[in-house]
Amino acid sequence: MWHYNQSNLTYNLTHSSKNTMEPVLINFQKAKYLISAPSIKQCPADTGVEVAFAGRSNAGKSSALNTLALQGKLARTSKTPGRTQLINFFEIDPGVRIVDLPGYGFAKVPDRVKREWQKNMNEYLELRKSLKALVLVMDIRHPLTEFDLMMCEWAQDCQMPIHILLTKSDKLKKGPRQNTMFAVKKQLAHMGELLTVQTFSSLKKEGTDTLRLQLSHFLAQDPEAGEDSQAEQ
Ligand SMILES: Nc1nc2c(ncn2[C@@H]2O[C@H](COP(=O)(O)OP(=O)(O)OP(=O)(O)O)[C@@H](O)[C@H]2O)c(=O)[nH]1
Ligand SMILES: [Mg+2]
Repeated sequence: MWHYNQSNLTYNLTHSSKNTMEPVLINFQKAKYLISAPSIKQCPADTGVEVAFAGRSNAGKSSALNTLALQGKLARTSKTPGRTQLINFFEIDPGVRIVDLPGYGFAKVPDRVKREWQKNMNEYLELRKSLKALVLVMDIRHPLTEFDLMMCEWAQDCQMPIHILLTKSDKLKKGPRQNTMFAVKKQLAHMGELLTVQTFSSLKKEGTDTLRLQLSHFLAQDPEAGEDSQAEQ
């Protein structure tokens, strides 16, 4: 881990020293592929912290993850929607993980597969204790699909923070790009502090620092929480 100084982006990170609120940025280049799980039963032990990338099929989840980790082939990307069918885990440090979830909304997938996906996703989202936040990836040209809105509603119900990544921002000029971001923020204003939104481009590497900082914030482990849970065992 290394320290990051960017005065306009500061967070109160709970795992920095108790008396200082120094932001600590995780080095995502250390990310290593861990395992691909078809369902919650095969997921790694539910300890530590993780953030999952969710979103419509083909939105750019796997590409965003690769951009974040500066590794072109960490997560598999494809022009064919529905590429990521498994829950893919990547480990950054012991007990610190990023998860690439299968994309939703791919029309050509048979109903049986869709139902299976729904069941697996529900179980993962409802039961996974180490899940601390979601990165909801949307193609900036098609934001807030019905399913995206359902994810936001679910997150609000269980007080799960959501960071929206409006990706493929290279496809829009600056004006429409900003307008989309404001429109998304406005539509989800009721989520309050649970919601953050940014534009992103894997192609142009735009927005990576903001994403790294937000993820570092989500993945900050509270040492006191760790001590408590150990004491309970
Ligand atoms: N122009 C542009 N294309 C992108 C960007 N990010 C991803 N793509 C392209 O979009 C397609 C889908 O990207 P993936 O990262 O595989 O999408 P995904 O969300 O992981 O898709 P599933 O695994 O099917 O859910 C690929 O052809 C990528 O090259 C971006 O920032 N800009
Ligand atoms: Mg993918």
